[in-house]
Amino acid sequence: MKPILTNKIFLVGLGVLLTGFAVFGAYDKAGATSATAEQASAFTLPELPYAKDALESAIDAQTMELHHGRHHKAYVDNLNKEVARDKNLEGKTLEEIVTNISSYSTATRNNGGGHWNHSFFWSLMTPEKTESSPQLSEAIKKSFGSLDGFKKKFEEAGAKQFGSGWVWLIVNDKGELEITSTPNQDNPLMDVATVKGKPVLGNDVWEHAYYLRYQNKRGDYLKSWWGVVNWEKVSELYAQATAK
Ligand code: MN3
Repeated sequence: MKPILTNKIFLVGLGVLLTGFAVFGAYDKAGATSATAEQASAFTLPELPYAKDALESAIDAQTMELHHGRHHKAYVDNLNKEVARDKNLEGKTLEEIVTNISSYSTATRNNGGGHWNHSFFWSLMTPEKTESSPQLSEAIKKSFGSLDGFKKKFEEAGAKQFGSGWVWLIVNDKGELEITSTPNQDNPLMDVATVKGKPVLGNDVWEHAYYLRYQNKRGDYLKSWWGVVNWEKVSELYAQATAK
């Protein structure tokens, strides 16, 4: 059986390779350089790191399906359209685009922000029980008195964000933890942000993130969400953001 399976994999691999050549060939015939062709498909929708129903305690499977498969996908597709249109985006990483966002179009701001924010968001959640590092716990205590005190302030900031946007925990330029919120798909990495810093946690407070289960009760969504936060990931981001 083994050789047959290997053959199959080889043939599938060859198929993918040939399709790849065919696609790049088509771009070349259309007059675009292969660098442009590569760049145009540079941004891709990341896979969810868990099953769509894995976070059911806080987020239902249908919301996950629509949020990831439709909303996030649309940000990626629309960002790629801007990359194909705007020469200044050529060869730029998502981080380079986002941190220098005032140089680009509104469509790039909305969709580049949307792609960065959602990729970050999926990585912050898990169905597993996780704990924060002693360093992060200590920093939360220092800035907010206690973990509960932090959660309360974060929920308040999320509830207060008028209309669509995000609530964040960042490491600011003093190296301290701070809660902030941004409208639309902006984030604290952007040069246009009022409060700038390195995000270590962020929650999406657009209605599409919670409306199917929670309807208008954004506060209930913000509270339930703590049950799926990946504190190990947040701790890792905190360590990176505070590394000398
Ligand atoms: Mn969203």
